[in-house]
Amino acid sequence: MAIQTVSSTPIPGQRPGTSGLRKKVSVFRQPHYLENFVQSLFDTLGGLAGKTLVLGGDGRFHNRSAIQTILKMAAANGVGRVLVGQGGILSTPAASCVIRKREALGGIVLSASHNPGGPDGDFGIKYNISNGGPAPESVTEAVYARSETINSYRISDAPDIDIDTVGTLLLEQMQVEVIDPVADYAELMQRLFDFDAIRKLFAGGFTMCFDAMHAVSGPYAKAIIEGMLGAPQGTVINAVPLEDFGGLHPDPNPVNAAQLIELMAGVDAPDFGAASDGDADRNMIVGRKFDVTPSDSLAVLAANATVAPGYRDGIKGIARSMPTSRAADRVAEALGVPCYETPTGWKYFGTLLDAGKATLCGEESYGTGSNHVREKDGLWAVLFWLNLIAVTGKSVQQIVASHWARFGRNYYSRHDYEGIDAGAANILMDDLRVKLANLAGQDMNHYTVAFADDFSYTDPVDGSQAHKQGVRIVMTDGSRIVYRLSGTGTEGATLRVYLERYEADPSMHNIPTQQALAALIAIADSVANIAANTGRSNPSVIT
Ligand code: VG1
Ligand code: CO
Repeated sequence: MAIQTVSSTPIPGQRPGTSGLRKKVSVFRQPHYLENFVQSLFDTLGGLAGKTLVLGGDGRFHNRSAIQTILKMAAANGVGRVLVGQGGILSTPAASCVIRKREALGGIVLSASHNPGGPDGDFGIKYNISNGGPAPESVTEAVYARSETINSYRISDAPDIDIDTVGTLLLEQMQVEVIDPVADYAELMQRLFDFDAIRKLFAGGFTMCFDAMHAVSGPYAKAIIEGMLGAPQGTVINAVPLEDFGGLHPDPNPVNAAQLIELMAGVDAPDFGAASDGDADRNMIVGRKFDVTPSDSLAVLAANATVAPGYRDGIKGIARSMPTSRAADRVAEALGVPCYETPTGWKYFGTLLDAGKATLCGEESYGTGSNHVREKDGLWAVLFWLNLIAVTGKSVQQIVASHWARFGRNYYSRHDYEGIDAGAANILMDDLRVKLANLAGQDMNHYTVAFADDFSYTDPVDGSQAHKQGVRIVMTDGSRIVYRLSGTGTEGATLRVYLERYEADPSMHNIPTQQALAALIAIADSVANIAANTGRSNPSVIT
């Protein structure tokens, strides 16, 4: 066994997006592609001797081979120890949990999250820092800069090692500890939630369906929901992680999790439904014939946080991404705690969580989490809901309806125009930015624009700044339209249009969402000339 130095040349385009570097599998399989990025990361981190890294992924196609490559590179770069999930498996929240618990320097998570997998699908890599959270932009930009000048990488020529048996091995001088991917995470969940109350709920005949979408939440949900909480076998469906997610799109929204939505709308629907995405950090909560919007879910959990033992002392603050609805702001106000508004992407919550300014965080994109780790956490949200249902004895719909009755309802929807021409998408955004200055005061379709801007953020903890984080048009009654381009896609561009309107009157809380937002939808289309600019008269996905 020897350490090789392999010459290489920079490969353009290795700049991480909203959550890591995501590209087609075919791109990642190009010679030197993964190696260049990993060496750029190691060069940026420096001082790896004696340090521990965590490594795992969502089990998608190319996961196992990428893990072997990264292990051999870590050994060649002098890393002291790598904790790798058995079979190469670690969900994003579990990786965050392990980094924190084992006090690692950081971790490498292989996932393209909610993007499709398989040989023709997507692959991704992200680095998490020692707090367990996604690397901030200062780190990812440094890695990107390094990738533009790299001329060689270091790798051991050792044969592949066994990552399927729990135990410790040596690779060159480096220890490889293959760990149970579920154990540390399950132990943490048990401390946060009232497992006895949830066990009683299931013992009393409460029924549930958890759709793991053939992605990485399967083993976690099986172990915790069926194993520790006693739900019947079969409660978790599509529980075996598959390299291509069974050909499905592991994005838990009502469009992609159609099997679950159909079940929850049927006559024999279980009491509670939930789904999670490729890397298990997203969650969708569904009641009988009733979907909970992620923004409402955050607000409901915040309003009821003290039902869970881990949050019994109350929450210090809430943080939400800018496009996420303001339902959580109303809860924060009622609780007398601050609500922070950050750019899209979990990396912006890390400093607030570390500083103890926020306890719960959420994004409209089916992401909710807390200070228990530094990533959003799908199963955590599901367990929180189970805890809430167990304590209140109410159905999902009753819980949400009483929340609206108390706080009012923030009607909310996101319209995605996927796979549009990237040039056209940039023109649309540039045109919008030009228009911003003249929008304030204009009357549109019964609304008056209060202000319009391109969202900029200054982190209240470390002062770092982020610009161009979404164009927003805010009406005098607080209704909003937000436009931004996705930073996770791998084909063309995706335009996201976020729409929100507040309704205080309880007699108006049961209007179909798209109808309630119809006037704003029309304004959104005409201000940005969406149809003309994108050639699409309708969004491809509405959530
Ligand atoms: C999307 C979501 C964002 C989320 C990100 C990563 O980003 O909108 O809220 O944090 O995905 O989630 P974008 O740039 O495509 O809008 V995951 O579960 O894909 O890591
Ligand atoms: Co995800």
